[in-house]
Amino acid sequence: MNTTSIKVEGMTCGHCKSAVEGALGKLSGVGKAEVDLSANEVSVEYEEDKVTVEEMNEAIEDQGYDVVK
Ligand SMILES: [Cu+2]
Repeated sequence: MNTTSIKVEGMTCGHCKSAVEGALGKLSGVGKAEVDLSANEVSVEYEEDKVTVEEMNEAIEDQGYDVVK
């Protein structure tokens, strides 16, 4: 299991938090996703042979948030 932190702009409330966590959680290979609203960041545990950071970024952007790259 790998861990990474993804910087995300536009998350403001509990709805945003659950939208991002939910979208990541649907990807196979993602173990745990946790948004820190005050840090504008989501920390993710994932298996790198099953899912890429790029796929996780796309899942976040599909929810309408901007990933800071
Ligand atoms: Cu919100």
